[in-house]
Amino acid sequence: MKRPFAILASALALSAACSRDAAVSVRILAPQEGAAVAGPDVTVRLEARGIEIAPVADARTGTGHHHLFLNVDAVGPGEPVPVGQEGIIHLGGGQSEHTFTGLAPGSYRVIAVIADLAHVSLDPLATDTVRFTVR
Ligand SMILES: [Cu+2]
Repeated sequence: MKRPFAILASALALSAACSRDAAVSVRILAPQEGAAVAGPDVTVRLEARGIEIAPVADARTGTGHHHLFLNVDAVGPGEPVPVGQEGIIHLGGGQSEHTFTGLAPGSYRVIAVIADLAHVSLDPLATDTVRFTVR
């Protein structure tokens, strides 16, 4: 009767790992909500709370990295962040800012999402959204 207990134990460990991120949050510091900024280059600055932001290459469990979705819908909780898709940026070096270049005048929406080492978003989701205009 060892097996069912082992399975239960790993299921509990998994759910503990998934729910431990409740206090994790991310905030987009710049641009500010509703801001009109000069283009064509716009720098997005991020602040994470409750989790260490680290390079993916460090491969340290419990760390995460930032992702940006520019005019693209973000992933849901516990979903992998696509790689190589236009408008989706992985800040895999552990950066807390990213400069979008060549933005034409217009309206933009940027969504920040923190994901783990495997590029899977946290559950519950740590996310923030800002809408801004490029003049
Ligand atoms: Cu990633």
